[in-house]
Amino acid sequence: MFNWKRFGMVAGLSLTLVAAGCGSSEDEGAESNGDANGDEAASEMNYGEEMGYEITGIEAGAGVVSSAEDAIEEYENLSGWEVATSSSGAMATALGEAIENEEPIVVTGWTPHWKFARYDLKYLEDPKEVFGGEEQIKTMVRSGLEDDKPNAYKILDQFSWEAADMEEVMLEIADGASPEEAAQNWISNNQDKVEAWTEGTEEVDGTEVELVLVNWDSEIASTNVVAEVMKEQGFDVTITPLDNGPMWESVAAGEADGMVAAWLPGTHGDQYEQNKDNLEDLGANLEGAKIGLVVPEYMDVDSIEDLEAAE
Ligand code: PBE
Repeated sequence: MFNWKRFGMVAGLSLTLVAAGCGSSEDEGAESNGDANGDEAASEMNYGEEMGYEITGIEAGAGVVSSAEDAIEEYENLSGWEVATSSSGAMATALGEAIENEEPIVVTGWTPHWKFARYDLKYLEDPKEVFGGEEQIKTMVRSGLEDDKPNAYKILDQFSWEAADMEEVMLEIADGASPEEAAQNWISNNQDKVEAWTEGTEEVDGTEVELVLVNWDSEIASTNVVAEVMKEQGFDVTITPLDNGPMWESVAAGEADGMVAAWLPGTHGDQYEQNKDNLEDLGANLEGAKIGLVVPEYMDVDSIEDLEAAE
């Protein structure tokens, strides 16, 4: 099995060595902790302590949570830190409250996500590349779906959109719309895209389709849009929320028809390796996704390496 994380680590390490060879030690000192910046350096020192050396995570099974746990292993300056797991909703609430009070917070973040439209945020640089690079979001269906439900298969196969589309739906949901409502609004404003997804398919009369997802904001948006499009074509669509591992396993076991929530090659690399022989990969439905550690702009840190180890 190809280990993407290890690959990222090695690539990251060689980059670090190259970078280290470029500047004299005097230059580095001037860049990171200039004497004129004494106060800022002091406030950096306190961030970890103020946050209880805790990264605010999301669901325990999420790829970004395991990457954050890997980061704690890989970065010496994160020794003594922990990832607090909860849910995507709880993370968003904690982020909003920290920003309200201008307090430091580090969250497990991802793009596309409405939080970047709502708040001034930045990804922390990840010189060891623990969080990987650009990702695709892919569609996976169960074996046999093409024969059993060819029209459903074809819509899932043709579904693809852009980060800006997904963000529009996510933002409307974050502003209080129900996922169905936000999906329907997007659909009525984007008939050209929807027509391309349903092109060459026939309407059906109540054929049941079961889609699975994890309740991540991005996947709530995409899955509901696909579900509403299928409903308009006559399908009886059920959306079942699961944890990440079970989401993959349910499609591989043929219990669910499909999902549009596969983040690859890195975030769900392990789940893909474990299940790929038993499911059908229908390719990317979105390009340019990303995961990492995210902080408010007002925090005086730019890199994971700027955080301080616990005593
Ligand atoms: N996410 C959103 C997921 C994939 C989609 C980045 C939170 C994860 O980390 O597994």
